[in-house]
Amino acid sequence: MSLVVVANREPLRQERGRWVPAVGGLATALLPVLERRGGTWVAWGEKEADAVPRLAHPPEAPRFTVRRLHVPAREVTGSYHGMANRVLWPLAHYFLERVELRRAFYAAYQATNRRFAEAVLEEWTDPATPVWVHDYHLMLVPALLRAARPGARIGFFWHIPWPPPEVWQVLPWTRQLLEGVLGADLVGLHTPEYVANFLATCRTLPGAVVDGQRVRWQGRTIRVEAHPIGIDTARFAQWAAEPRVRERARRIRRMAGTPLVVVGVDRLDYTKGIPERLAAWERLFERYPQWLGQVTLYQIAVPSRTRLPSYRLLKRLVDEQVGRINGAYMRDGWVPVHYLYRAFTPRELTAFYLAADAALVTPLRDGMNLVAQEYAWVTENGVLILSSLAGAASVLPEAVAVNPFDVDGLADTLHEVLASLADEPGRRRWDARRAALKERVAALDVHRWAERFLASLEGSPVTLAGASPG
Ligand code: GDG
Repeated sequence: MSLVVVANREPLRQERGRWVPAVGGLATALLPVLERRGGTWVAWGEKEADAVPRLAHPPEAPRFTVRRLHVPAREVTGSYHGMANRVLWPLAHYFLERVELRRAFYAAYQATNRRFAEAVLEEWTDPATPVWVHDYHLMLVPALLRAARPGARIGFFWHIPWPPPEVWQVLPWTRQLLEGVLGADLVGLHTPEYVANFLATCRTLPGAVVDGQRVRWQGRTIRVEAHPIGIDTARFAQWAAEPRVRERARRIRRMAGTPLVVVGVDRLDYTKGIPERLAAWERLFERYPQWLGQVTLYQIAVPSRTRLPSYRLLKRLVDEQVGRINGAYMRDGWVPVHYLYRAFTPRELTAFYLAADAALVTPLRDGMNLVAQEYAWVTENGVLILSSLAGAASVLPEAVAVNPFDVDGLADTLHEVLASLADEPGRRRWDARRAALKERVAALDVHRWAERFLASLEGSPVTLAGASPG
């Protein structure tokens, strides 16, 4: 049966005049589902949505449609750059001092959410077709759809952390946002902790009754479930086996010129803990100078949200920090931090994963963190050092857990891990944990994630009296 997907980002991008699948978890997970079932993906058409409001894909034998919404630039500023990225993003990641409460942001967010809901209703010809809405940009959409189609099957997935109700108290619009989400039949989050926080937040909503993992609200029952997202394991395995990717990995190691190589891959975002990680790298050399000239860090920082002043400030901070560390410790051709501020293809990232003896994935908060899974999956002899504040920590218990705020602790852990990699018996000590992590990542695969969520959504009884199940 067909499917309607609703997400801020569109799943196709233009490459030399052709529309090709976008890189990234959601497109990877849901395009095959849409190709199989047929249906529509409704998204903000960032560029030229007026000229190309609708795309049939693939063009030669269309299997599904992309409906590209035009959102006026001023509204994008308020709803996307404002409410989504300056209010909900910092709030959900516990950065309360960064939350910028402005009425105009919320007004624009309401308008954009209404625009999305109207477009969905135009595309959604068969009311029996389930609708799957994604993420913090579109919290009001489920209830808007529910009002128009009381018997419909609606799912909602939240990709970032769901903090406890004390955090939501900061927001003047929590009640409206929560009511928006509760328009869905099934709410998915990455971890049981986020599910518990979501249910606790629902308890603060007058009239809502929480019963186990269900919320009774306005005569309906909403189920709340943990569905941890995964990666496209088949494609990463394929990339990791390609000779040119493996050759590139060898070049990366040669370029470093040190016995050991460590990698970090993140969007340049304040939630990712990059300054703290670099501080720990610096502390490592202060406290354990035996590592000078012995280990190199490749830090990939993908430019992100560069319109926002806080992200530009972060970039300056990181630039300075890298300059200071390299200025202080660089010698005889050795560069302690290779800092790469640009985007890479997934193949290039795979080469870095293959090249690295360890990965530092140390976000201060993260819904899941797919880089952790990608590294654990691709590496053949490496160690994953993972923040216990990432959702990934709850699904990858064999990783080396660290507190990303504790710079000294992180430096000590790095020292211990690097020391263990100095000889063969030490390296082999990690084999069992590495194998266990690979099994975990295989089980989380993103295609299975989509199937599991949809199976649960479609298995859910429609609770409205008189409504027929879809
Ligand atoms: C949000 C949540 C949650 C990296 N560099 C490039 C590039 N990447 C890819 C990685 C990885 C993805 O981007 C990043 O995913 P993360 O999960 O690490 O982080 P967010 O972007 O913050 O994603 C997060 C996720 O949603 C899914 O629910 O896990 O917690 O914050 O796959 O390989 N991709 C391209 N160029 C790069 O330079 N194309």
